[in-house]
Amino acid sequence: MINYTEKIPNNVDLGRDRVLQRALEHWQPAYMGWWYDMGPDESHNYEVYLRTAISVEPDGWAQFGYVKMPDYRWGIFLQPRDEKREVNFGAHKGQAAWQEVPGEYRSILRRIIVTQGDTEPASVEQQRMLGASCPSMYDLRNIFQVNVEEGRHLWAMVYLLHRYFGRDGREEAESLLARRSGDTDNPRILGAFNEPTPDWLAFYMFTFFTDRDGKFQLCALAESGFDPLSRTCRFMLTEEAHHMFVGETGVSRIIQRSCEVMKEHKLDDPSDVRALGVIDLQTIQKYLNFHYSVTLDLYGSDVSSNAANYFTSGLKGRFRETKLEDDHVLSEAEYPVFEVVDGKILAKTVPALTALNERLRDDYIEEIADGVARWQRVIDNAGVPFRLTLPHKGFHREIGNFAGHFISPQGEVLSEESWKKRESQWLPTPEDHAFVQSLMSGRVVEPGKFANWIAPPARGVNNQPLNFEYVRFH
Ligand code: BYC
Repeated sequence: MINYTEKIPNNVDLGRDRVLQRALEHWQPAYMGWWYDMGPDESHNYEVYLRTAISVEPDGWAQFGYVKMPDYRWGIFLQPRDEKREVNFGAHKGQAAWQEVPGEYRSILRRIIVTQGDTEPASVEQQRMLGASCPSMYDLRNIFQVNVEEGRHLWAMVYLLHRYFGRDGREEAESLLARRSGDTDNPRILGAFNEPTPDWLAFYMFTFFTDRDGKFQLCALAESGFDPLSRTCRFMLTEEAHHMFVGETGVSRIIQRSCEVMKEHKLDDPSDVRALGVIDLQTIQKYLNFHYSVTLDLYGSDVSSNAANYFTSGLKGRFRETKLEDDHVLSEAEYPVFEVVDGKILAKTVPALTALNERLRDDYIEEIADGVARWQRVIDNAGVPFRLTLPHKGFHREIGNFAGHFISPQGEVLSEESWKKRESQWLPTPEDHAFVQSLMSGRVVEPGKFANWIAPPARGVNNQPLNFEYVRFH
C-alpha cells in the first residue's frame, strides 16, 4: 500500500482521490518494474545529486539532494488553476476552459495524450546504456536528471489518463509501459523515438533537437482548452528547459574542445583531428543533419486534417497562441507549404488551418537556427574557418511532402542514385559512429575530471564546484 502524500508529491489531492489511488496502485509497481528493466543500466544503487520537484511553488520545484533513482519521488504537478481561463481558439473560443473531457473529443484527446506520453519512456529507453561511457560525473548526473524527469513526464500523462479517461485510460497507461523503443513488434509511436541513441554526441544532439520538439509540442498543448492538460504541460515545460540546456551546452563543449585541439596543433584535416582523440567538426555537422531531419518529421505532415481538427476542437493550439494577433479561428487565413513538383521545390499556399504542423515546425526551426548560431560563435571565437549549417527542410525526410524525395542539404532535388552516392558525406556512417564510440569506450568518473573529447562546463550544478561528487557509486 502506497503512502500517497509521502511517496508521491502532488498538488492534485491524491490523498483523497480514491479512484486515482486505485489506478495508481496497479500502475505504480508496473512503472517501477519498467524502471528497473529499462531505466539507466546498473544505476539502481547509485546516489545521485538530483533535483526533485516537491511543489509548484518557486522554492519547491527544484530541491537538490542525493537520491537513489528508484527512490526518486515521481510527483504529479499541475500549474495552479486560473478560474477565469477560457478556450482561446477554434470553434469553442470564448467558452470557459473545460475541467472535464468534452465527450465528443474524448478519443482524439486521448490519442494526443498517449502520443505525448509515449515519447517520455521511449527517450529513457534510448539512453539507458550511456552511463557506461559518460565523459564526467557532472554529465552522468545530468543524464540521470533528464531520465528521472522524463519518467515524471510519463507520470504527468498517466495522471491525465487515469483521472479523466476511466478504463480506456488505464489500459493506455499500461500500454505506455509495454511498448519499447526500437522493438519490431511493439515499437514506440513516433519515428525518432525508435532510433538508437548510441553515444554521447547523439545524446546531446537529441536533447538539443528532439527535446526541443518536446518544448514546442508542450507549448501547443499548454494552450489546450482542456485545462488539466494545459496546466500539466505548463509545469512540464519548467523541467524541459534543463534538458535543452544539457544538449546545447554538451554540443557546445564538444565543439569547443575540438577547436582548442585544432588551434593548438594547427591542423584542420578531419583525420588529423580524430587522431588527437577529439571529434572533427565534419562529423558534428553530420550528426546535426541527422538529428535535425529526424526531429522535423516529428511535427507530422505539412498538410494535416488531424492538426486542423485538433485546433478547431480547441485541443491543441499554436506556439504562443494567446500572443498571436489574429482571429484564432483561422477560417480565412492561408499559409505557405512546400512540395516537390517536376524536380523542383515549389511553395504553395494552403488554408492555414491545415498547415498547423508546418507552422509549428517553422517556429521550431527559427529557435534551432539561433542555437546553431551560438555553436558557430564558439567556432568563430576560436578562429577556426568552419561553418555549421542547417540542412534544407526537405533533406532526409520521411514524413510529409518531402517524403520519398531525395533532397540534398542545399535543397537540390536529386535522383535516388546521386543522393545515395553522397549520403556518406551528409549523414553519419557506420565508420563515423564507430569512431565516436571509440572515444567513449569507458566512463570518466573521477570528480572534476573530463574526457579528452569534451571541454568542462562553465559551472557546476546548483552552484556546486565542478569537482563535486555528483554521483556516489558505493
Ligand atoms: N512518426 O496528420 P499527420 C517530447 C503519423 S517530443 C511516425 O501528419 P498529426 C520529448 C500520425 O500519427 C513531443 N508516425 O499527423 C522529446 C498519423 O497516423 P494515423 C511529443 C507519424 O496527427 C524528447 C499519420 O502519420 N509530443 O515530448 O497531425 C524526449 C498522419 O500524420 C509521425 C507530440 O508529438 C512520425 N514522426 O501529427 C522526451 C504531441 N508523424 O492517423 C520527450 C502530440 C505523424 O494515420 N502529438 N505520424 O494513424 C501530436 O500532436 C501529433 O500526433 C503529431 C503528428 C504532431 C506527432
